Amino acid sequence: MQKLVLIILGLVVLASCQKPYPEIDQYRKEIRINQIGYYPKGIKKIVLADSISFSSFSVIDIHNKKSVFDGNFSESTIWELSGEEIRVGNFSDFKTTGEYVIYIEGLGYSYPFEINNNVFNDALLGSVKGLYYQRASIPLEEKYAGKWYRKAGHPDTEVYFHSSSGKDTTETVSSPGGWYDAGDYNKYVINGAFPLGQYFQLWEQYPEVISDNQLTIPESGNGISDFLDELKYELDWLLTMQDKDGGLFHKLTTKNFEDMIMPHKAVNQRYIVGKGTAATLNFAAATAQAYRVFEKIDTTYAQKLLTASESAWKWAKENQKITFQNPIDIRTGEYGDNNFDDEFIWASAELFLSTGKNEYLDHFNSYPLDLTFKSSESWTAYMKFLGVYSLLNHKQKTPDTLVADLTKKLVASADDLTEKAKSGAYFQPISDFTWGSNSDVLNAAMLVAQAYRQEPKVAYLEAVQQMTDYIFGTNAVGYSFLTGFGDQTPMNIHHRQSGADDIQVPVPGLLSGGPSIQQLDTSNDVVYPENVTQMKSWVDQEGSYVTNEICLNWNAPLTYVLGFLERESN
Ligand code: 9MR
Repeated sequence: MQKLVLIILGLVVLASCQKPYPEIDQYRKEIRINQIGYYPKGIKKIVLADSISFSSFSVIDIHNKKSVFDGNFSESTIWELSGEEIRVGNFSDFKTTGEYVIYIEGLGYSYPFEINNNVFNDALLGSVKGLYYQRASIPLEEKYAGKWYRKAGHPDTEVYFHSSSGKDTTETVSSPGGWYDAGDYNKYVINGAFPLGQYFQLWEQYPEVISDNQLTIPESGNGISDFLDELKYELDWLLTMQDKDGGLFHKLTTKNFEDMIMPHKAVNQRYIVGKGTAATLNFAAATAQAYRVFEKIDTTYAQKLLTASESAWKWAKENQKITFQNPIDIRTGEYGDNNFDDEFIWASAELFLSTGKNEYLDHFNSYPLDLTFKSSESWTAYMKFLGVYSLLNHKQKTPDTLVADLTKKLVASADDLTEKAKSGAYFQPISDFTWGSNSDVLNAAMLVAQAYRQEPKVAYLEAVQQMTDYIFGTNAVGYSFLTGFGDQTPMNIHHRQSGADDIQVPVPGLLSGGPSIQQLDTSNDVVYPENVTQMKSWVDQEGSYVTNEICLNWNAPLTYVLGFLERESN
C-alpha cells in the first residue's frame, strides 16, 4: 500500500514538472513543411531554414497537445541556390494518422499538417476544379462557383481572322468555349493540347481517378466522370480551331493583353492568329489520345476526334516546318517553337496507338530519342515524354523491343532526377529556376512517376512525394503554391478575375508559376527583394506574371502527380 502511494505521488510530481506546450498563436515560416500533409507510409521530411541553432523537434498532436514523436535535425548545410543554411528533420517512422504541428522549443510551431490516406484528394479535385473557373463563354453560377461566381465572358462567336491565319480577314468564325490560358483571357492551341495530353495520361493510367459528381460543375450527375466533362470543355474548343484543310490555327487572342478586369468587361476584338506545324501536331496528338478515352463513352464523338487527328497529321506532314511568330500587331503569348521533333514524336505515338497503323510507328522510330530531362523546355519539348508514357502504358500494342528500349532510357532519366532531388536542399530535381519553374519540378515528378510504374522502387515514389512537398510548402519561400490549399498560399496571383472580383481570396485550385530568376516584370510594378537568390525569387504580387501567374500547363502536371500519389501511396 505504501509503495502504491509512493508511485502515485511520483507520477503526480512528474506530471506537474512536464511543461505544457505553449498556445499555438503563430506559425514559423522557418519550418518548411508540406502544409497539406503526408501519407502514413510516405516519406516525411521538413527543412529548417536559417535557424540552425535548434537541433531537435517534436511532432505534436493538435487535438491533445501531446508529443507523438521526437527527432533530431541533420547537421546544417549551406544551400547556395536559396542562400540559406538549412537542417533537415525526418519523421518518416511516425505513421499514425491525425492532425499535427511540428514544435521546436525556443522557436515555435510549424504550419499544421495531416497524416492520412488520401491526404491529397481535396487538392487533386481542387486542381481540376480550377479549370472550371477558367471557362470562357459561360457564366460561372454560384451553385458551382461559390463566391467566385461571375458573368460569362468572351462569347467568341464572331472572331475575325487575322491576316497571319491565311484566311479572308473580313470573315469571322465561331470558336466559343475552352479555358482561358492563364492570368490572361486568350486561348492558345499549343497550351490547350499539351496540358490535355498530361490530363489524359492520368485518366488512361488511372481510369476513374475522379468520378461523376465530384467537382460540382454543370455536367455533374450526367453519368460521366466530372474530370472528363471538364476536359471535354477544352477539347470541344480545340476542334473549332482546325481549318478545313486539317491545319490548326495557332491562337485566339486580342491584339494586346486586356487590363486587369473581369471577363465580361474585357471586350476587345479577338482574332484567329497564325497557323502552324506545332499547333497542328499537338492537336493531332491530344485528339488521338482523346479518341481512346472517349471511345468507351461516345463512339461518334471519338470518331470525330480521330478523323480530326488524322487530317491534322496529314497537314503537318505536308507542312513540316511552319513556325509561328507573333505578327507585329499582336503582343499576347507567343508559344513559338522552331523544333517540331518532339511534337512529331508525341503525335506519331498517339496515332499509332489509336489506329494501329505502322506508318506512325515508323515515324516515331525515325527519331533518335533522348529522354534526358532539361528543365524549362516545357511546352516546347516535354511532349515527347508524353508519347513515351503512352507507349509504355499500352505495352500490348507496343513492340517488345521498343518497350525495352524506352524503359531503359526512362529509368536512366528518372535515376538522374532522383539523384539530383536527393542533393537539393528542398529535394527539388532542378537547379535553374525560370518562368513556370514549379511546372518543371512537377514534370520531373511526372517522369519519375512513370519510371515507378515500370520499376516500382521506393526511391522513385519517395522522390515524387518530396517534389510534391516542394510544391506544398517545403521550399525556399515557405508557401504552398496552390491557391486555397495550405495555410500560407498566394493571395495576389497574376490572374485577371482574381484581381478584379473584389473577393479577397483568389480563385482556388490554381498553381502559381514559382520562383524565376529572370525578373522580367519589374516594369509592371513588381519589386523583388534585393540580391535575391534563384529559389527565393518569387513574390506574391499581382503584377508578377513571371513568378505568380497561373497557367494550364502548370496545373496539369500537378493534377497528374496528385492523382498518381493518391493511387500509389496508400
Ligand atoms: O509559360 C510561358 C513561358 O515559358 C514563357 O517564357 C513566357 C514568355 O513567352 O510565356 C509563358 O506563357 C504565358 C503565355 O505566353 C501567355 N499566357 C500566360 C502564360 C504564362 O505566363
